Amino acid sequence: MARHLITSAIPYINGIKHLGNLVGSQLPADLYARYLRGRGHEVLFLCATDEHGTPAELAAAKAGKPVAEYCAEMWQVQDKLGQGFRLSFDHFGRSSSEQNRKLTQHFAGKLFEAGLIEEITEKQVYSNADGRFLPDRYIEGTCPNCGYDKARGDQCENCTKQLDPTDLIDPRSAISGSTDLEVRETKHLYLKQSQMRDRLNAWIDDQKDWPILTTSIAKKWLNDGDGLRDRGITRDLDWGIPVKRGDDDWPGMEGKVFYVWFDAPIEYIACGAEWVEAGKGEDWERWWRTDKGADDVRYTQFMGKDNVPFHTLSFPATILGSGEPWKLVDYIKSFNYLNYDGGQFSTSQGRGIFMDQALEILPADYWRWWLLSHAPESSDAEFTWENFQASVNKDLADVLGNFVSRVTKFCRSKFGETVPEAGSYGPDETALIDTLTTRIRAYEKHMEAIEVRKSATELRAIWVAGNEYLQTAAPWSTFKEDPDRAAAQIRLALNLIRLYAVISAPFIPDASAAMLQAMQTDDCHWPDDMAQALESLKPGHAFSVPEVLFAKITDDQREDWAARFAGTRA
Ligand code: B3M
Ligand code: ZN
Repeated sequence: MARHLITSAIPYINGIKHLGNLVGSQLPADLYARYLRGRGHEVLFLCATDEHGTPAELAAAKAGKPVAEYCAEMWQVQDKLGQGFRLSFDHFGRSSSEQNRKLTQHFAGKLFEAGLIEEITEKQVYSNADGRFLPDRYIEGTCPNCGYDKARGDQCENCTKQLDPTDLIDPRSAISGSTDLEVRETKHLYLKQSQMRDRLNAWIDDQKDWPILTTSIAKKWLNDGDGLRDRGITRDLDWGIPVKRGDDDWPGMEGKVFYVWFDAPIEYIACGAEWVEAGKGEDWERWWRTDKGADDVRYTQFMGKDNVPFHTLSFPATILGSGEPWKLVDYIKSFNYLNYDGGQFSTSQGRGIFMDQALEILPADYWRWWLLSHAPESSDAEFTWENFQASVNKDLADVLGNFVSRVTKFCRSKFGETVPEAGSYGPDETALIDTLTTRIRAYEKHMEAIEVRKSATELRAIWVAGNEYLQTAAPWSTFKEDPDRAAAQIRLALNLIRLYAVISAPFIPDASAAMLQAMQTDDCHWPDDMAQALESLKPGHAFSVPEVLFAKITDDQREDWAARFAGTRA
């Protein structure tokens, strides 16, 4: 059995994520992690919050809280929501951790020793009243283009023109409002990515099996974009990882921190160390260092398409440039965007459905199923309430839920709450076993290739096959002439419920657990051999009729929710 390291892009700390964020990284990563665990592989699945940078500082200021306090609280919120959606991280870390501070400073030191970091003197706006340099977006003033008086130093929100802070008329500090600003010289560190072009090119060329979405973005930035421009990796912020090289101070870098995109991917590694620190694991280096056993690890990353350049160029540049044997990613699964009802999900505008709101109206499995079965893989996808209602009612309630309920209730009324003993399987059952075998092998293939939608389609087809069998076998009629035959049919159908629980768990873990509980079994063996799998529950084995697995969404509910989520979030 192989060992699988899985990471999801780490969500920004500055607020609750919407369903578009969820389906773009954490949720498919969880699907894959659950599937691999189900197949008996050893898995380490890591995620964290991305806590540095201006978005965190600004969000904290808006909430009127010190940044550290704001981040600690928001981490709790995101952690709880992750659990609510049943995201099965082995650890949910924080990029502001001590482990990440050490490791980020370590990488900077190694890159410096390798001659890959350059110190560049720049002119930057300094606020005397605030006693600090101001990042571009911390300077406000009047837009020279449209006259809007709250334009930011990087861009005017009103007319969208990209700006330089020096373009602004009557510039002032966004922190204190002070106009006592001056331009001063200051040093920043640049990572010489341009020197790594050949190594990165060769590495990306080696990745023959990556999805087109990933390689096309990587190639675009590598070849005709300016993606490999040397990048500034330091910022003038209070909140962040202090600039040091290893344990040593960096002359001229006092008061500066690393740029958030420099330390965020390093948190993938640091999160392993946090996992050990939390007492959940023994040895993180065996997952992350090829000189300590990580050679046989397969590392898969999940992310939205906008994050691809950072994972195919910048982060590999950090890893390769360090000259140390860190594990590089083997496969990058990236996603397009999910849109919301004719527009975009938007965090800044509060448009769409956010993770907390989703769980307030329906359990996680409903969302998981819809989101994964409509994952924006080959193109952008769109959430509409009609489509959501139709999928839930058809796939989950009519097909799967109804099967479970009919089979268990019929058995209880005719044979009692134990698996019936009489009768034996015949040609119809053999035919079903053949169909299921073919389909489950296809399901495995799609899951292994992380083809999320295709996997969902195949899983649904497996549920449908059981329904069709039940419809044709019609044990409720058979029972009248040949009760033994009906007993065999129902024995098979009860076994199918267990099988469905096992193979559906990556998509709908709660319903799967409820099905296993109703079948009173903890046999979670993957059906490598279908005939054998359908004999797991032996004659005489007790079961119970579960509560309704999935309630249908009514038209009233749908209209209600559509109206409630039409505007922007308060
Ligand atoms: N926090 C952006 C995002 O959530 C960023 C990802 C970092 S991955 C190292 O989309
Ligand atoms: Zn403007």
